Amino acid sequence: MNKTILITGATSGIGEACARKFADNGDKLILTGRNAARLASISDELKAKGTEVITLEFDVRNREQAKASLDSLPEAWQQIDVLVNNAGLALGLEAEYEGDLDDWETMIDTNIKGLLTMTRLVVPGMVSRNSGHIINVGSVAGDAAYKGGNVYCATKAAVKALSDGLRIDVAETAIRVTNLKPGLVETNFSNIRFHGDTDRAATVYQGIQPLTGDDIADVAVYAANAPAHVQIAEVLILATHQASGSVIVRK
Ligand code: 8X3
Repeated sequence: MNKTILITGATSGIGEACARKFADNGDKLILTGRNAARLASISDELKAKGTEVITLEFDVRNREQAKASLDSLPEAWQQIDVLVNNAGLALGLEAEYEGDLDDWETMIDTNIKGLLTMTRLVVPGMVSRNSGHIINVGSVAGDAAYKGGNVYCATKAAVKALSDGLRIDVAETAIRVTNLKPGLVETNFSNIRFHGDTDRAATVYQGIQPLTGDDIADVAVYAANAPAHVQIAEVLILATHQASGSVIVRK
């Protein structure tokens, strides 16, 4: 209750669901993203329900923008209790020898370097206060590669390594680090992966009931509100008829 939660990529999908669930939990929100109109509409909606919200429009790939945005926070908002490193995306499902280099660069810059930038900017304050929680949105894709997943899977394996590394580095503090690893979640994820091919995106969720952003946000809120001595280090959340990144039973 009454924590300050910073969520990157809060304008859609799991990030937006986290915004609503943490708002329901009574927390204060710093919502970040690239889409100013979406940030404004989500913020207006949550403020109307009594949640305190600040929005910051920036791209996690832009270090200077990220730093300037965080520096612009009013004093009362500088103490971030929970950083939800959610901003991320998949682009393409081509074989590794045929993939698009620009797609690869976007995924690496967002999913790995953007997460690192936010961690580097926010965690020092947590260390100096000896308090805080970083929730990284990883993926089942980080556990093992699947066909065509190559670079995306590599970025999520990096999120796993960076979460584990950070957990080691802050082990002497009261800071907690959680790596959430969702499986099939129906959001705009596949639409973005297939560059707006909605028909192809729909096939990803055919014949199986996928997870929703809310299912993942529930776990994030649970982890953030677990007793102080409990560190939810890693959670793999799959659809019931999914057993791994590549084993999906469709009916
Ligand atoms: C999203 C899950 O299985 O589509 O990270 O890669 S999957």
